[in-house]
Amino acid sequence: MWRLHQFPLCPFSRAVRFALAEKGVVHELHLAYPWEHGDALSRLNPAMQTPVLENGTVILCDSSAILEYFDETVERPPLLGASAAERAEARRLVAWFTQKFFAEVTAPLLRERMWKRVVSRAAPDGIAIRDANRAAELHLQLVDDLLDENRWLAGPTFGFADIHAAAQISVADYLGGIDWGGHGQAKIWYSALKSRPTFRALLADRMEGIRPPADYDKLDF
Ligand SMILES: N[C@@H](CCC(=O)N[C@@H](CS)C(=O)NCC(=O)O)C(=O)O
Repeated sequence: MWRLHQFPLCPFSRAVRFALAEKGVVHELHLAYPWEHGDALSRLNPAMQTPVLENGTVILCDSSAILEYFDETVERPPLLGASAAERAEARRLVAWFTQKFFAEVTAPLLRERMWKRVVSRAAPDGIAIRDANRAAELHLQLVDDLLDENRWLAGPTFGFADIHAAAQISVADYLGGIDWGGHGQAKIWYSALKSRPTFRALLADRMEGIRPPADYDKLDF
C-alpha cells in the first residue's frame, strides 16, 4: 500500500492527496513535519520536504513528479490534457501556482500564521500578512480571467492545473488569506471543487492548534 508522508497544511501534499483520490489510488497518510528533521523523512527525501509517497519499494518525491507518475500509470481519468497545447497550458499554470502563488501567498501565510504559532511561538508580522492577502487578490483575478475563457483553468477538462491551484488556495483560505468577494467566477469554480468528494476529504482535515474560518469547508461560502 502507498504511504503518503505529509502534514495537513502542506499545499503540495494536498495536491497529491487530491490527485490520488481522483485516480482512486488507495493510500494511507503518515504525519511528517519537515521542520522536525525526522529520520524517516530524511531517509526518504534528501531535500527533507513533504510530500513523499512510498510503498516500501518505490519512493516518489515532489508533487508534480508524483502527479505525473500516476497520470502515466493509472489511465483514468486523464489529468494532463489531450493535446500538446493543453498539456503545455496545464504545466504553465502548475508552475504558476506551485512557484509564484506559493512564494507570494501560501508560504508567507504558512510562516506567519502556522510556523510562528506552532513552532517558533513568535508574533506574526501584520505587514507580511497584508501583502500576502493583496497578492492573493491578484491571483484570484487571474483565476477569474482564465475561467472567462474555459470551464476549467487550463481548458475544457478538469486536471492538474485545477488540482494544484485548489491545493494552494485551500491552504491560503484555511489561514484566512482569501477574500472571495468580487470573484464570482473563481467562487463558482471553487464551489464545484468543494462539492467533489475527492476534495472534501482534504477540507475535513485540521492542523493541530490552528482553526480555519467558519465557512472554510462549507459549500455555501
Ligand atoms: N517542489 C516540492 C516542494 C515541496 C515543499 O516545499 N514542501 C514544504 C512543505 S509545504 C517543505 O517541505 N518545506 C521544508 C523545506 O523546504 O525545507 C513539491 O512540489 O513537492
